[in-house]
Amino acid sequence: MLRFLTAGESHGLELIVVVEGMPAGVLLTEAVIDRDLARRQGGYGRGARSTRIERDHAQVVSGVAGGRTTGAPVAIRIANRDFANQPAHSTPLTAPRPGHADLAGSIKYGLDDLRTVRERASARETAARVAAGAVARQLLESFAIWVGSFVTGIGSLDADIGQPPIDERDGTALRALAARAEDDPVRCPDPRASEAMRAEVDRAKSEGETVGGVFWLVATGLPIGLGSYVQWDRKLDGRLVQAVCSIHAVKGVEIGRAFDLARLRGTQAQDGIVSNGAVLSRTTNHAGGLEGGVTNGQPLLIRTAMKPLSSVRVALASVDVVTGRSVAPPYVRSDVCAVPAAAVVGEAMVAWVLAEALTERFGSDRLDAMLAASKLLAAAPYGGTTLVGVTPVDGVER
Ligand code: EPS
Repeated sequence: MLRFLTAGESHGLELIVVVEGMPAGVLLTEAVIDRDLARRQGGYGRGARSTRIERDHAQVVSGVAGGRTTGAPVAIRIANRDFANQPAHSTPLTAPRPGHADLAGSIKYGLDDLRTVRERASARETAARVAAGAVARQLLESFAIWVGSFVTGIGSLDADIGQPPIDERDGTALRALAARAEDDPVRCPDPRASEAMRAEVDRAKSEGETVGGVFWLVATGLPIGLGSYVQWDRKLDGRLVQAVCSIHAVKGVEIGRAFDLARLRGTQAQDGIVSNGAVLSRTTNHAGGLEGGVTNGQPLLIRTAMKPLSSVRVALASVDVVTGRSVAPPYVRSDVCAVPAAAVVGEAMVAWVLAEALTERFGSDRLDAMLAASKLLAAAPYGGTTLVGVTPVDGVER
């Protein structure tokens, strides 16, 4: 079983992540993890903490020998540079901020100082998730599985990404969009929209506001058969949605064309199965790569909605929970826009769930045995029977 746990507070000494169940033999270096940590720290609209104070670095303290995983737990530390700057707080914070875990968290755990809730509920924790996701990505790369992201909306602005990638079968256009997004300050593949989005972030900042947005999470090279239809909690669509929706400020996750499909007739919402005599393929990818909670060999398409961050400079209505008086909670330093960063965190969560599903299908002790199992299963993907004139679509040697 593959799993990870994170620990650490936003301004505590460090973040810790323990990845357990990673097969032995997966290439892993600190540099590979640091690359994703740096991608997460970037993005237009980030505040002083991410841009000037922290420079996230993964210190791998166990589970790796000779540049490869050993099968033992991989423990990773990420220091919080801001720990050194923390003042002593003499009075507790008692005015909860709307939109945060402050109020519900303090009641749930009986905590008098709302800072205690804030410290663990902070999105700083996503640095640890990205480290775990980077480890997962290394496993996926051994199977030529690629996970990427791009932003298509900031505030009310939408990118023009041309032909929607929903009808794309081989993932080439998706990869091109993600490649264009990689060099863009808001991870948007449309340069004109990106400029307008940055202006919108600037406007929001000057008004003491924040902005949310929309991003896509995509994966290609997936073998058929990850996840399962036989039990509710094994369905991969449900597992992916949970993982992505657990990201701070994410409030909506759509698989494939879900909300568009809801408006169509049954005949319009399917992805026809066709054979050209050599391979089985699909006419479209409305389903976003999942049917019955199982990967169907098509690119995975997930669209995610992130609400504007709740830490705004403009005073919001609240109540001091000690005095019962109406008060505006004190402004807490934050980002104006973290949509590009959240997209990188989304990649990590998707990579993680896919890695879990990969180990469930092909075993989890050692990479070489997993690769052998995947080759064996790819040779007979149609339940052991060979369909006349049809080559297995996931039978590629990687
Ligand atoms: C966050 C608030 C800000 C963000 C932080 C998440 O931190 P601070 O309170 O120190 O200004 O910068 O994000 C990160 C530090 C990070 O690395 O992502 C929050 O309250 O969620």
